Amino acid sequence: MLRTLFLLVLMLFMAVPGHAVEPDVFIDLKFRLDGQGREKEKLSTSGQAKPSTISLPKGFRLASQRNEPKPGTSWSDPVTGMTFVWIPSGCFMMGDKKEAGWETSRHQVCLDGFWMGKYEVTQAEWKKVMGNNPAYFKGDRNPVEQVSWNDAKKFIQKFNVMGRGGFSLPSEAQWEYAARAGMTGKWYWGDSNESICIYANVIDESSLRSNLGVCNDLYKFVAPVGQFKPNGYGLYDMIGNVWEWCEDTYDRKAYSGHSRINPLHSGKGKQRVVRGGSWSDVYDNSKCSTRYASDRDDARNYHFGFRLVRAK
Ligand SMILES: [Ca+2]
Ligand SMILES: [Ca+2]
Repeated sequence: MLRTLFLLVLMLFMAVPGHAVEPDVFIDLKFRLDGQGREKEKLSTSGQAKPSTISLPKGFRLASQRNEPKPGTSWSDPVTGMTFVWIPSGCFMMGDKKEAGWETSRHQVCLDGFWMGKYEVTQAEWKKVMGNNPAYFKGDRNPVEQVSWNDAKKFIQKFNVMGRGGFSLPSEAQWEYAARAGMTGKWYWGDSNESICIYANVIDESSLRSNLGVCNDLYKFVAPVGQFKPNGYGLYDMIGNVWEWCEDTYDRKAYSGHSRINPLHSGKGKQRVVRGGSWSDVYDNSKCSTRYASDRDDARNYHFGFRLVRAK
């Protein structure tokens, strides 16, 4: 009876249009130990998640079993003012079993907690570290673009010397886990493409190719960071604005070789993973599970930027 009442309240809570789900709600609902070291994945989305029972990898502990900052805790780097949000340890189902090739197979991944950039790295932050501004769409609060994977690594190298150190690009597993914030559908707000203009800067009715948009998000090109609603962890622009470089080498079959804890694919190729889509992508190419490969790690264009992570 109590369980039914609880689920009813949860469904009413999730039905409020445009309501951003608080991080604590995700953490409380996503997993419940059943007393035998196994967990039952709980529903935290509007009817799109399916109950499943998953087991924790040996030795892995959830955020609730560790002494971690509370989800959503933030701090700002003193050198650049860049803000980071705590993403708690946990497990999730990575990928999308419905897509052919790039995003399959859907598999369980468990990650240690980490700090993640609340926003894409801005041009003001880039300038403070590198002393130049390569971006095509100029604006201090706009995300930096026209930066290759190699450029991003040079930024990180210099930033690590200037400040607290320990910064890196996210693995694509970290990126997807943080982007989903406990959601299991296409996007961190659910499966409705009509909500995308509230949460993300993608191709819309104001874009040059207006016939591809389903609503108007007011930005034909990049937007200053933080103009759209954040996900459940308080991260902005995980979908849209600029694609975000990840540490992994791109391999179409990378998931088949993933370890269950903190996977990172580092092959020989020059292709690198970018995630999340950009201002020039249609909504269906900008899902939480969408993977894309740059041609080379030195490729620059005005669709690609990045954000940082930092270990505990
Ligand atoms: Ca747009
Ligand atoms: Ca983005």
